[in-house]
Amino acid sequence: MSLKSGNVSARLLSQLHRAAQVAVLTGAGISAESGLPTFRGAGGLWRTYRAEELATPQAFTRNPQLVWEWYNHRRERVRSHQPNAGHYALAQLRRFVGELILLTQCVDGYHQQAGCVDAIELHGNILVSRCLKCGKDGEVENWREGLPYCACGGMQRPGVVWFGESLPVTALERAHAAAATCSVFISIGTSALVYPAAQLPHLAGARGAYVVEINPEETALTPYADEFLQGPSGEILPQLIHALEKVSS
Ligand code: BV8
Ligand code: ZN
Repeated sequence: MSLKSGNVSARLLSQLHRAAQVAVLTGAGISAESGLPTFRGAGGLWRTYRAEELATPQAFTRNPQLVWEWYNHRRERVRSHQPNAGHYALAQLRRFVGELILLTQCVDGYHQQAGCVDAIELHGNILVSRCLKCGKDGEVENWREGLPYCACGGMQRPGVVWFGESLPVTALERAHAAAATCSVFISIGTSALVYPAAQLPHLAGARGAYVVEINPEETALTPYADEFLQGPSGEILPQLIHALEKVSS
């Protein structure tokens, strides 16, 4: 049953106050107020392509130049924008709970920039270039015909997880462990459609964790959440920190 509220409830504050461990899962929506388009929202298209058509190994094999053009376009946006109030508020949350584990589907590195240096990147990082030959994440030695090459001579790909690719084993293990032990699970800015990340709040809720969702719109998760804070995370998260500061003073 989801308790719909536009602001922070006493119930949530008491859940967080007592929480030994809080797990947070973020999606592209937390970076929307930074000016980065989400995947399925209005800005999710690039030229005539949808993300699902380009973020695949098949698309890269078929046309690596086109895929790199898309990633370079997104890298430029990530570099020319910055974390928003929601990222910074989330970095403050750990002051009020036992342990905070931040799991992110975002590939922009904004959580780390905002102070959550231990953010667990489930889908990789868009600023990383990975060599197809030596497997190393490294600098681009040079670009030839629109493609980046490693110092070893191998062509590089973006260091992200594409559709149809498995998530990094350690990251997924840590995510499952967090879902198995947290007392509060907060899902922020995700349409809850991409698996296996979308399964995490359900795993936590099935064990009795208090599941909270922060999103301007209802999602596939909303009916299962114990509390649904409807609104943009850049507004709601600072409100949450403000309310926690008040009860903690
Ligand atoms: C895998 C990196 C094993 C690349 C991304 C069941 C089990 C396992 C797999 C599957 C399964 N069912 C289907 C699959 C396949 C697939 C999948 O889930 N497909 C979906 C589309 C049905 N999963 C996979 O392929 C995964 N691999 O499981 O490996 C395997 C192997 C082979 C075969 C089968 C299984 C890999 C998935 C990772 C893909 N890579 N990104 C890149 O970035 O280029 S996914 C991509 O989607 C991003 O990471 C993104 O973060 C993520 C999730 O999307 P959201 O973050 O939720 O973004 P979205 O736009 O959808 O929603 C934004 C939300 O924000 C909205 O709700 C909106 O209302 C809200 N919002 C807007 N403004 C704000 C806001 N919220 C707060 N504040 C605001 N201001
Ligand atoms: Zn190499």
